[in-house]
Amino acid sequence: MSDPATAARAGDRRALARLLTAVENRTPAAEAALRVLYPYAGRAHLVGITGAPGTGKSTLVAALIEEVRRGGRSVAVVAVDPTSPITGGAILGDRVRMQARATDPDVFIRSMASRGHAGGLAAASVTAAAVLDAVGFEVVFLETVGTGQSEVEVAAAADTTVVVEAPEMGDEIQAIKAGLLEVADLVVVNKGDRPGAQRAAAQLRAMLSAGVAPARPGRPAPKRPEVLITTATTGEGVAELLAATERHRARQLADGDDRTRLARAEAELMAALEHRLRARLRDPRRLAAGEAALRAIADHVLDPYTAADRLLATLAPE
Ligand SMILES: Nc1nc2c(ncn2[C@@H]2O[C@H](COP(=O)(O)OP(=O)(O)OP(=O)(O)O)[C@@H](O)[C@H]2O)c(=O)[nH]1
Ligand SMILES: [Mg+2]
Repeated sequence: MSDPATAARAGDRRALARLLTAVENRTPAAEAALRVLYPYAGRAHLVGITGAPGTGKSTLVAALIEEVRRGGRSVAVVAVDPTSPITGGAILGDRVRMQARATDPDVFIRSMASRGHAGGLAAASVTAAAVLDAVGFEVVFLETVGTGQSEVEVAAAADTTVVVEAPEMGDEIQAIKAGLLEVADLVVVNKGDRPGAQRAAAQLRAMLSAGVAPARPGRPAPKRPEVLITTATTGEGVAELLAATERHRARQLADGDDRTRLARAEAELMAALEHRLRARLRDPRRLAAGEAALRAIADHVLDPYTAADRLLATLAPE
């Protein structure tokens, strides 16, 4: 029997699913597989889809899957917390099954819990996306509900970040409240069949042309995302949205813009460092020193930075 990484690369979907579980749980087997897989990753287009609950993200991703497949490319999805209890939206996998993609070997959907990721949800999702990239998926969507800092980070870690808005959610544009527009490369007003969609899009365009965030010296120019309208339930505007994500990606590559790739690498590296550091501090030989440090900090005998320096000094290379 071949190793999980090789089996997954050869198209074994059950091996892939098991591997993603191992990645989520950060098992030693996952580390071994990542060593094999990492050099094969870096080719896929990672597209983040985020927005307030119920704006139609899952329906939109299902429609985007259809569109990507029409163009002949393979596609995978990492859906974080796929359905919020607030809106009771359908699970993405069910939507795709309805569209008869269940047996399509070039479509793969993975859901991921949003809680319990040491080192951060963004890093865990990015690593899952890297695995899907390495086994050959050409487009990888990362769907998260944009209500928490770590959920937003997942979408922002993608090459292209799409923020989904919907009309009729009160007069207020939800994405502004959540501070989502700052991470948007593209803004979509979904539910284009509903009244108010055109007006919401016009409002967003006016706002964005004024600039979401003021330009600051020494900082990258603020994003000026394009605003599109879609109706995910009928597919209207979805081809245009996919084309816009591809244009964004092409521009990024042409400009040699490495910021998102490096930011992604940083999240992964910091997560790995944290993981290693925790493991070493949990070493039985260091437990006593760690507990003594905690006690000293709690009793205000020692400040946390001095305690950290002392602990780090005990971590000689192994
Ligand atoms: N009229 C209309 N309804 C839509 C459209 N897109 C999605 N919906 C409906 O909106 C509801 C929520 O859709 P979901 O795709 O589950 O939304 P979501 O953003 O993934 O929701 P959460 O994952 O719960 O945050 C469902 O009842 C959809 O059928 C659309 O373009 N037009
Ligand atoms: Mg959803």
